[in-house]
Amino acid sequence: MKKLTENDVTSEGIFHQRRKILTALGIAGSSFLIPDFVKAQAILDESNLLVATPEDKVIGYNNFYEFGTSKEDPQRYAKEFKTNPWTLTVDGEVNNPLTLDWDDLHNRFALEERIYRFRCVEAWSMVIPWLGFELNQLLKAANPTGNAKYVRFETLHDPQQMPGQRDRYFGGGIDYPYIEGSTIEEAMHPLTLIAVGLYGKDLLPQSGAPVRLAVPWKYGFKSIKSIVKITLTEQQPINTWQKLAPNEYGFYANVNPQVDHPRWSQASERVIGSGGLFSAKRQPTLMFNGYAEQVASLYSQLDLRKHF
Ligand SMILES: Nc1nc2c(c(=O)[nH]1)N[C@H]1C(S)=C(S)[C@@H](COP(=O)(O)O)O[C@H]1N2
Ligand SMILES: [Mo]
Repeated sequence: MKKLTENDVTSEGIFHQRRKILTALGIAGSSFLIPDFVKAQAILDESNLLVATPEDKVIGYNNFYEFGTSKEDPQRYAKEFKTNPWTLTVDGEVNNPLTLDWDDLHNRFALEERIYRFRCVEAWSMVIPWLGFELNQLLKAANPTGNAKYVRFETLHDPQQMPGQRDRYFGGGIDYPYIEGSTIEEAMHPLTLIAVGLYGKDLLPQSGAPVRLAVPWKYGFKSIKSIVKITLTEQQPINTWQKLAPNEYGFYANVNPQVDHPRWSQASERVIGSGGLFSAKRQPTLMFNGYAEQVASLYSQLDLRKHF
């Protein structure tokens, strides 16, 4: 994965960086000619530059069923959601249980920028410049016991603030709180990020403020929002979507273009916020969402058709 500097955070920044590369390649002036454009796109794809999704799309097209099931609902209905003060506990199979408040989450670990591909199971995708720290830092601070095999994540349960937790229909029929889980190896992987911001700012409520997960090689639903509890366990946790429809959503939920969802193909994705000069409307989905080099070894022993 290519790491970008602070100047490249905005999609505009990346656009200008692309132009610089094109200029360096001697093709910037001719990028309106189709053959050169195709050539330029191929070169840029190979350079693995990620074009960040426009910020208004990242914070305006969301899944956060606690605030409704339409993509526009969270921005609208989470406005008043109180995210400070906040308490995140780390417990279970750890020698050193932790309780972190809002300041700890923002200041205890050095924050860094990570520009990740983000692929929802519903076959749309974005590229998001997160601000956060590796989950392994937090887990190491809690000092897992030898029995810690899995990690279970839990979202806040507060029906007073979350209309989807008051009204079963509005909340998509989910039994709240929202739960997600991973193996300890997945949780310790350096790509697994605890995010507290995006586009250089604190997370907004609709994006899962004040603290959420960002697991770039898995379908978006693994990236649980507004986390209050992280529990290390010996048993594999049962996750929200897995519980709701076990034939459709498995424990792993790795992005895999070769294994279709029972109701639709996963071979390609709709790129949110695309349509400009440099991006197509649909693109093929990559194995492990483009992170195979970093994560495929985690699954070398697994039949990915069975363990989807
Ligand atoms: N607590 C909670 N976390 C959640 C969800 C949710 O409904 N509730 N939706 C998931 C799904 S399906 C996706 S695709 C991502 C969406 O993240 P985004 O809105 O920041 O793009 O959040 C995930 N985390
Ligand atoms: Mo999703």
